[in-house]
Amino acid sequence: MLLLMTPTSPYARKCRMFAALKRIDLPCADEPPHAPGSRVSSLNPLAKVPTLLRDDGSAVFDSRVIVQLLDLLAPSGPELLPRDPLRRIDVLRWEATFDGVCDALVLCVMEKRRPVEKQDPQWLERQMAKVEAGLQAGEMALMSRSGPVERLVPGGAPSLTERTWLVGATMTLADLALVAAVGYTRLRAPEVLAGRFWALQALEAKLMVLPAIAITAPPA
Ligand SMILES: N[C@@H](CCC(=O)N[C@@H](CS)C(=O)NCC(=O)O)C(=O)O
Repeated sequence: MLLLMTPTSPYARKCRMFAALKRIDLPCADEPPHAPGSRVSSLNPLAKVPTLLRDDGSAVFDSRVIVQLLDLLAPSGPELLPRDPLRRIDVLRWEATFDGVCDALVLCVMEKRRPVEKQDPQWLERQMAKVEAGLQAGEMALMSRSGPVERLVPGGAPSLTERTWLVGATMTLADLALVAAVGYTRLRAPEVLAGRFWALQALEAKLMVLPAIAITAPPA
């Protein structure tokens, strides 16, 4: 298997974190879809990364499908995708939410690459509203899951304990999608996070102590 990706792609990061935590060896190749010689567009009609090239030459995309495959390949290890159906739906909904935050940011990055006079400020505003709302949903959920004592720390920043996760009592794919989205927001729109979204950033910090998570952080 080879994951065709870019080091800044939050979707690829989600897959890489998932694989590392499941102890799956997932070699990666930095292969932007539109770079000369890139295999991505011949494997994936949507020409996007991540695209997983399997040993038999077939391809799997997008990131949500890749994660499902990785989970099938490693049924043991941490249960990042809960077996319980309703809990699983909850996790997948958070994955959709945080992937959606990244989708909106990716669109903004592309729009801002156009000449200023061709950019549509209202459209950019609508995309940024999705970013804000998606992050806010995660923030509220985390705040409601952390106990009052955890919230009562100097500066008002919640210090999330070991047992605070987005869904259930253990780390899941929902938390990985959160980390990918927060890291990508910091890369593309750091002003959004400045002095805000304390709970999201606390959960991210808690996970960044794990080498499997830290090593996938996007380059500055
Ligand atoms: N829904 C896709 C989104 C993938 C995506 O948008 N990737 C971006 C890079 S972060 C990309 O390849 N963009 C190139 C393009 O759209 O041409 C997934 O989860 O894998």
